[in-house]
Amino acid sequence: MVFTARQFEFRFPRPALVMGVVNVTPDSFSDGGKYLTPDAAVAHALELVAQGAEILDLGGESTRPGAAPVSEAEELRRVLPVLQKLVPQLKVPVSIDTTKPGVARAALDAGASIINDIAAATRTDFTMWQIVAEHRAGYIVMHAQGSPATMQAQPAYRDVVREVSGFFSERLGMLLNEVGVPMEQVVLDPGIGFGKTLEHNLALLAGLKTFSKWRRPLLVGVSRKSFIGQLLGAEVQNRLPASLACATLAIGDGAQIIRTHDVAETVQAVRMAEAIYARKNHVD
Ligand code: HH2
Repeated sequence: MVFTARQFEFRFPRPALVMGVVNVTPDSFSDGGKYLTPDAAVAHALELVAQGAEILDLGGESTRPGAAPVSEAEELRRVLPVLQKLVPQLKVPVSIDTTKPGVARAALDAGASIINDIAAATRTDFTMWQIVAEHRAGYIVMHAQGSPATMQAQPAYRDVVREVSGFFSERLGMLLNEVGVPMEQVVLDPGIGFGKTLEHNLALLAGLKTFSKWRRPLLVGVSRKSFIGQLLGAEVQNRLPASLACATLAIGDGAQIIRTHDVAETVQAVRMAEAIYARKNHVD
């Protein structure tokens, strides 16, 4: 299985990729306001790469439940200076966490390689996908029910694993057949915490193996998320142990990319899990 994003290529099986989060937002739920100036964001990004991040995910709009929407001009003002300073210093791809085609295009022009689309489920026109196709960019298809403003109001599914699976199937078909985005450019993500109750999130994490059938890399983002607090009562700054538990189990169930704020710790946990799972497969 191959994942390509512009000039970057990852061939699986290989050690899982740890994606480090760089939020240039005042209001992200766990690191909001910490890296607001371009210099602070660039320094943080380089630190994450030094810790072992093989992809960076840059975000200029918080997606936390109930977050206020940001204008395109403001999002560009936040992310473009970071990309311009960061990309020339990097050997790893940068993904841009945006729902806006205008931001995606400008970010690709400034050297980003992957579009991380948390609105892949509600998108009604092809503009974003045409931009992905034109640039041969990587594209993360993340599942969400509703938009961040309303998604946690009343999430409801008959069978969340089946419905997310159906969504992947439908979007993969559309990307390939209607827009001409090759499968090699696509990553799938069940969107933990996006329009899901605690029970839905746990069911998705328990059912991750189901999503291997698409033969695309699977991205899992659990880092510090509120379902951990709901289950265990931990505050956001105390959710690393449970985040690592989820990440290592996800690796055992075939995840190839782990999105996290805590890169050094996640790399260590994931490498250990991989060493053990590699031997387990011999025993099975
Ligand atoms: N989670 C968040 C944001 N973007 N993208 C993908 N593909 N998968 C995820 O699980 C995911 C994501 C939420 O985390 P964070 O960026 O820390 O918070 P905020 O959205 O408040 O900036």
